[in-house]
Amino acid sequence: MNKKVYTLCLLSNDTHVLLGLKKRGFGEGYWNGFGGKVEEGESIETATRRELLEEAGIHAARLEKQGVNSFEFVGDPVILEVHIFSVPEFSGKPKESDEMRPQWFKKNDIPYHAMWADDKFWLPHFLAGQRFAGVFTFKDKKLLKHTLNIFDA
Ligand code: 8OG
Repeated sequence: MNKKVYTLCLLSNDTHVLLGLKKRGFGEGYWNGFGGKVEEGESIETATRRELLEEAGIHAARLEKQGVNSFEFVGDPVILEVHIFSVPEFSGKPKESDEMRPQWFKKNDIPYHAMWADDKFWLPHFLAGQRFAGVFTFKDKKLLKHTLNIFDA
């Protein structure tokens, strides 16, 4: 089994969540949090900060780990393991990059129709401050099955 480790982080306040429209590459055209592949020799937290700065111009002062999702794609032996963080303290204003166009969305108006199909299962728990671990099986962009465990504080 071959595994690739990714980061994903989302900024939110009482009413809104910051998403970015992916302008190119994997997940192009979807709204998502900010993140990417952990490079060799890099810690997961360092990669999370680096990607947030590169993609949205935001410095994370503090990260909080909230979940891990694993993704398998039918016919592909590679598992994607995505480590998901909230960013309770940050500085900087969201800025468009080559990869992402950031925009604040109301928490009750999240564009799930234009997001990865798994997000509607775990993002509400993320926004409620819960911890979680999911396993999602896709065939291309279609979600075939999933399990999601929520760990209440
Ligand atoms: O480096 P690149 O932009 O290709 O990294 C992919 C990003 O997308 C990374 O932050 C992890 C994230 N990601 C997946 N799959 C899914 C998914 O199903 N839902 C969400 N919300 N993010 C995902 O790789």
